[in-house]
Amino acid sequence: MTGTGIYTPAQSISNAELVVAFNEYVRRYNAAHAEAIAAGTVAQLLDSSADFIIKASGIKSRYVMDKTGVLDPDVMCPRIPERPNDQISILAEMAVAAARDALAAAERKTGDVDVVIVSCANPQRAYPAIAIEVQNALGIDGFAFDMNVGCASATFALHAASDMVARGHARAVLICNPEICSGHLDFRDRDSHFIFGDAAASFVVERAETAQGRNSWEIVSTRLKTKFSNNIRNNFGFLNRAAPEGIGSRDKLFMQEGRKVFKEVVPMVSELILAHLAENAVARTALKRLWLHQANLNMNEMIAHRVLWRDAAPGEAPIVLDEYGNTSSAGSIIAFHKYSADLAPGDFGLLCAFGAGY
Ligand code: CO8
Repeated sequence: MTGTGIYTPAQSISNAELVVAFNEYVRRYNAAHAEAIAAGTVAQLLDSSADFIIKASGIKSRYVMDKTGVLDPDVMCPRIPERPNDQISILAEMAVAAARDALAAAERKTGDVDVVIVSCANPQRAYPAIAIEVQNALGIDGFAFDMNVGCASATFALHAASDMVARGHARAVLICNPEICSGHLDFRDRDSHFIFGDAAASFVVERAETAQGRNSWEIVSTRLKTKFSNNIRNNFGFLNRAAPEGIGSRDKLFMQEGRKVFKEVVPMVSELILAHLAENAVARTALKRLWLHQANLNMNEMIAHRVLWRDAAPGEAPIVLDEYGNTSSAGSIIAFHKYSADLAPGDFGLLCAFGAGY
């Protein structure tokens, strides 16, 4: 990995702002349904709380592409105008911004890149691939494709890119992880309205012999695992119009059984990491840094403890979710981008992501 870059939207929403908007929506909803609530035919909505959000998740704020729509109790979703087809799409634009940053850090020109992968959980459209639009915007030859493995998309792309480079299929691969999670989040859902944020990350993978950026990290080994689960799900898709009765229903946005995800994913991820370390004869004491998926602070503290057999020291398992929220595929790469430049030659680090799938 020879360069990383990020794109951070200009607008940020604090927990306090989000909760004020949510609670105003609750007040209006309960007032509008007062009779049915009194009759017991409609459930009364409960207030959200900034204290709960910080305690349950560690999230303090999140960046978004449009703050006004999200905080308007009559709208409660981002308002992002459609663009004509001859303009770059907004997701590709975010990817390109992060990619330029990554290419500059890698000291690579677009002509040095043979493959572009856009790997993210929230692709903007069915086709054409966002990656091909990014390739076009950057003037890159070769080929490009999208892939989606939920929040783990960036690490799966890292695995694919390192294989392509190792087998000589590409000189350099540019990976982009743009996420407008706010577009898929139900801001009227108390259980999840605080979880996600928008951002993009990008990184370059190339042969070690050609690495020339100011910082390079050798990929020692990659390891993937998937296990089917319905505990994180979004049923939005092209077949929705074939069942119009379901259009607009709750399952067409992000849904999760958060507590179950927490309980199932922490052991699965910890065991995978420990097995991977053993396979590579890397002692847990050799790990200088853990760039973990940025979904939940408590989850990351538990995983770090199971891997290190002690609490992580400050900065050892860096957290960006406090400022960014869960930015899905971008999260662990943003943590890596911000907290990797100080590592010394010979240091080991571990990059890890997990999410819907699982
Ligand atoms: N304010 C106040 N109280 C609340 C709120 C709120 N906002 N929300 C829930 N509560 C209440 C509940 O009603 C419950 O009350 P009671 O005990 O009376 O029933 C109580 O608080 C506890 O609720 P939970 O058990 O749900 O709380 P948890 O401690 O489990 O915390 C979390 C909830 C934060 C969601 C936590 O479970 C979590 O983070 N789990 C892991 C989630 C995770 O890692 N998910 C991965 C998702 S990433 C991914 O792959 C998605 C990819 C697609 C991206 C799509 C973008 C939109």
